[in-house]
Amino acid sequence: MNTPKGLRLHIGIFGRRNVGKSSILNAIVHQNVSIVSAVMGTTTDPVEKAMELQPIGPVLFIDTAGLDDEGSIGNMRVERTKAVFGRTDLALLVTDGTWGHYESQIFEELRQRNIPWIAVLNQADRVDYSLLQAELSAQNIVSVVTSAHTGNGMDALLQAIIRIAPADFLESKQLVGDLVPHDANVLLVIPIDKEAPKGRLIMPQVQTIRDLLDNQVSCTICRENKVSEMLGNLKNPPALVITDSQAFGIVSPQVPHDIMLTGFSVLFARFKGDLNTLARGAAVISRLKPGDRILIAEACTHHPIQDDIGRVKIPGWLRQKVGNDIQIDVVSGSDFPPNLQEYQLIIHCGACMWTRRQMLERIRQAAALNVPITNYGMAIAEFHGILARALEPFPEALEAWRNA
Ligand SMILES: Nc1nc2c(ncn2[C@@H]2O[C@H](COP(=O)(O)OP(=O)(O)OP(=O)(O)O)[C@@H](O)[C@H]2O)c(=O)[nH]1
Ligand code: SF4
Ligand SMILES: [Mg+2]
Repeated sequence: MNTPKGLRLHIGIFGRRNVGKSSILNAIVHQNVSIVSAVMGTTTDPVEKAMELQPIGPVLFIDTAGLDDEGSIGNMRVERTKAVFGRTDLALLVTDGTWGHYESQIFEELRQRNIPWIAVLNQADRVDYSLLQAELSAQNIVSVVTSAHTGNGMDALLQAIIRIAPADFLESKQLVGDLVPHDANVLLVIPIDKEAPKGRLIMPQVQTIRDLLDNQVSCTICRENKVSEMLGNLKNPPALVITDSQAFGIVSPQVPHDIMLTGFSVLFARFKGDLNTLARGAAVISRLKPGDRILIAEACTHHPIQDDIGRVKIPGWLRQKVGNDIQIDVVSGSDFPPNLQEYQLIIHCGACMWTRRQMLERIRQAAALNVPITNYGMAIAEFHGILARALEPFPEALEAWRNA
């Protein structure tokens, strides 16, 4: 909860009085933060609720007074609500079935400000929305049918929020630059083995180097068998060592405990996804038992790098740990299988070719069915017993892993 307010995605909840704006907020956050009543005009001033909306991260919901309020006090409330448009990154326009002048007014306001929004067709337990939904869809308006009373549609609403959240918000996570001071040196450990693409570095390595340079941080690079030698040669110890996850086992004993060590895959789990969730998923590996089903999921149909991590190495480590009775399915491509709930764990590729939004959507799908999810690199670190060390630079994730 220490995220500055300015870095939170601000989600404004707008609509007429009594449509269920406050009820929607309460249903999303599973708390009674805003007063609900059958009396029109219950919410008088904007009500804010900051929370972690996994897997998006820090958000701030702002419940507002109805825009159809009347009278001199009502007009003052409407003005306060209108002021909320100015700090809204994403809007929910809630209706109870009526769609007319006020909705068009809000729509126009949002359009002028270029604010992405979702029509929330609430009270679906008593309203038939088939007609309105078709009309909105014909106008390319994203709508979600909900009932704050029964909870129906709340998951679809969260999914829609992730889908339309402004890309710059979802993409703005730091890769590594925020972990070390500007004048620091970072040691990168890059194995060159039969899997390394000839003549080049892979995308996570290149992006890490670029991010360090952007942040005025120097870096030194060596192979996994040269770490001790390199550390001995450096005048000042590096602030951080980042290794390829497959070399964790060789690198970890060479790096003294007073130097932070992590993996490219851990950095990318944070950058591309939600590190805490993926850390909790990795913790499940130690509890797997014979008969459990594991889904290994790759984002690309052809995994250009290290084809055998998902198909050979991870299955091998799983069998070593749990025995031959573990069931492993491997899928690749842009769709998750529909039967996710049959798996005890999903081990996902690092999603290097994907946007953060795409990976967050997968994490959300898994979370909606209570299926733990982790990624290749975090799983590899867990298999080698060194994930705790690789998570030390991220105390929250370490805590999530420990308490999972
Ligand atoms: N049947 C049904 N009633 C709902 C639903 N959501 C809210 N209500 C009821 O609608 C009434 C108004 O709900 P609120 O959440 O206070 O509505 P609001 O839009 O915040 O209202 P104001 O603050 O007055 O603008 C209450 O009696 C709620 O119990 C729903 O999904 N189904
Ligand atoms: S997105 Fe996934 S499957 Fe595709 S190259 Fe990256 S790690 Fe491999
Ligand atoms: Mg209200």
